[in-house]
Amino acid sequence: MLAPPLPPPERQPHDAEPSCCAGSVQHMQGGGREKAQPGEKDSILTFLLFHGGKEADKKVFVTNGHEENFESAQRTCKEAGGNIATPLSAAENIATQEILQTKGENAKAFLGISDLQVEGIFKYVGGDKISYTNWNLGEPNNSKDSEDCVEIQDNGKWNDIPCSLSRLVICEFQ
Ligand code: FUC
Ligand code: CA
Repeated sequence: MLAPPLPPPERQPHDAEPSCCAGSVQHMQGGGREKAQPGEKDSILTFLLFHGGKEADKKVFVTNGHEENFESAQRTCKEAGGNIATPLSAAENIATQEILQTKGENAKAFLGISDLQVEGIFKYVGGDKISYTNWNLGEPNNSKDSEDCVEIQDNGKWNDIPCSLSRLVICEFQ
């Protein structure tokens, strides 16, 4: 027999929020953030631009500054209400590259593209075959038969790499 679900943990006194944030805490109850109201969305995107986000084609690209493997980076972006960076045009690729360049030479980030399903067929995490590409010369090469994910390098070019490597997390919001 299945065990009944555990009751939510009691709130401890030290968990209490400062009085400034009581309203937003209410908003967060139930374990998830509610969808932004129409007016809120614009101000969230403006806020992301203020914090170093780069805009292209109505998307804002932004990093949390952490390096994570592909699966974790995807989850991180989803949990923040966005998606892992997936450039669909040269403009979006440049915006992603500009984020990388703020992290110095040799910074690299995962894109929302893999050939995990069928070797050699790169698809967006949503499942469609990729359209825009910016592969480095000689890539994708599936080196050592173990490269199913895609990194973007600080020159904007793409290379397939193992999904288990850690790369900067860049998410897109729209
Ligand atoms: C090239 C790339 C590989 C790897 C290796 C060090 O062969 O295609 O992905 O980065 O260099
Ligand atoms: Ca490669």
